[in-house]
Parts: sequence; structure tokens; C-alpha cells
Amino acid sequence: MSSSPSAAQPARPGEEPNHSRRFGLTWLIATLIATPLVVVLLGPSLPPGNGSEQASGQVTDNTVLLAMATPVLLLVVIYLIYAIIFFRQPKGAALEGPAIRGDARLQTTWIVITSALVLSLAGYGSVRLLADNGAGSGSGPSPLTVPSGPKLPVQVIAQQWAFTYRYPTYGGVETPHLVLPVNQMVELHVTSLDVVHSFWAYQLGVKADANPQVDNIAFVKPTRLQTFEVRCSELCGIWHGEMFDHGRVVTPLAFKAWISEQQTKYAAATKVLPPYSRTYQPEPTRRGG
Ligand SMILES: [Cu+2]
Repeated sequence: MSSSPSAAQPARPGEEPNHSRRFGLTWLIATLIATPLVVVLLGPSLPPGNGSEQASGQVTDNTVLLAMATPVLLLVVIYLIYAIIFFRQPKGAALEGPAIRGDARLQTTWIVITSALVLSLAGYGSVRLLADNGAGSGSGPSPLTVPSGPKLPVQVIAQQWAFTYRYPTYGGVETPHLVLPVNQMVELHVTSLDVVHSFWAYQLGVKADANPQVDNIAFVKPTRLQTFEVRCSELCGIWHGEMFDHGRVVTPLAFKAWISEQQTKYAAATKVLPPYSRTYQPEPTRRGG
């Protein structure tokens, strides 16, 4: 049995198209088309929405991440498709391309591009965190940057398995509801009375660990009237899954009316609560109101 010699012969180098150039051009064109499309079409619907200045900032950051990830994704997918089509092994042939191990140019390109991507994102993330006073995350008891102007302090007290909220500038009243005035910078003081919890107000773009004996500060400025979800996002015991409620962003006038209603409603409880403090000793000396 003899086969035709030409059938199993690999193409001579001169007959091969310039794969690098062809693939590179395909990837470049796809990137130039897809990246703006992804930014314009997907960007506005990225989480967590525009419920606060911090949430809007996170939408911008997610859009930047997506824009930077798109060329990388296209590189992988287009290369896969390209290889399936053009590097398919002909029947009966055992072909192999030239070895690329030890290719200094390829290694340098790879290291330079991946380092540039990762370092630029690290720089971008740090700048954004500082510029937005923690960008809705808990910044510990002494944040590096604090927004200027008046702030409404609200203490978030976590315990198994509910959050309560204390308003120190309104007589230290503590309520089971979180209501905030719109367009007002809020200074959240997140703490816990027992185990580690995490306060997560998704639509407001706020997430801050609630640790016992720690005053974890997060800043948020809600920008529209809304109802938002509050969840505990740290496994904190058997009823962790039940540790959620809803908060509201209302007009400043409605907030004034609501807070004075809370002060009246919980007047008796406020009297027996310990004075407002950044942290509290856990049980048995302190439980939520
Ligand atoms: Cu919890």
C-alpha cells in the first residue's frame, strides 16, 4: 500500500500564509468593533445601577473592567476558532508547528502586556477608591479620605440575625428600619454585637464588614428615591439567610417626618439603651433595641 506522496506532505513554509499577521488583523478589527459596542450596549445595564453616587461609580468601574477584558476574551476565542479552522491536522499527517519554547520575543511581549494590564488596573482601582472616599466600601474606623460637607451619621448594628439602625444626631434613636434622605451624604458606622456580619445595601453600592468592637465607616450619597435591599453577606449562623430587609430613600421632608415618628415610637426603648457609642460590648450588657 502506498499513498500519494503529495497528500501527506506538509505545506512548505513559502506556501503558508502569514498566520500572525492574519490572526492579528482579525483580532484588531474585532476588538475595534466589539469594545465600543460592549461599552455602549452593556455598560449602562451593569450592576449595581445608579442608586447612589458610589453605585454609579461602580458601574463606571465595571464598564472599564469590561472594556479591558473584551480584547483579552476576543484574543482567546478568535485564536481558538482560527486554530480549529487553519491548524486542523490533515488526515494521515502528523504535523507540528515550530516549537515556541524559549522564544524571547513572545515571552517579553506576554510579560509586558499582562503586567501593563494588571498594574494599570491596580493603579486605576487605588485612584478610584481614594477619589470616592472608599467607593461605598467599609474603610475602617479612620478612613483615608472623608467627603467634605455635612454628613448624616447612621450607625448600622448587626446581630444574629437582624440589622438595627441608630441615628446619633436624632437623640440616638434605634429603629429596625433604614430610611435615608435623598442627595445627602451619609456616614455609615457599621458594627456588630456578636459575630462577624457584613452590611450589604446592593442598590446603594455599599458593602461593609460588621465586626464586633470595630467601627467600620462607609460613605454613601443616595441620588434617587427608591427602595433598596439590605442583606447580610457574611455567613453568620443558622439564620444568616433570613438576615435581610429593605431600606428606603425618601425626600428630606419625608425623612424629618419619619425620624420624629421613630423618636416618639421608640422613646421608651431609647431611654434604656446604653448611650450612643462607636462600638458596644457584646451580650449580656447590650442587645439591639
Ligand atoms: Cu449576618
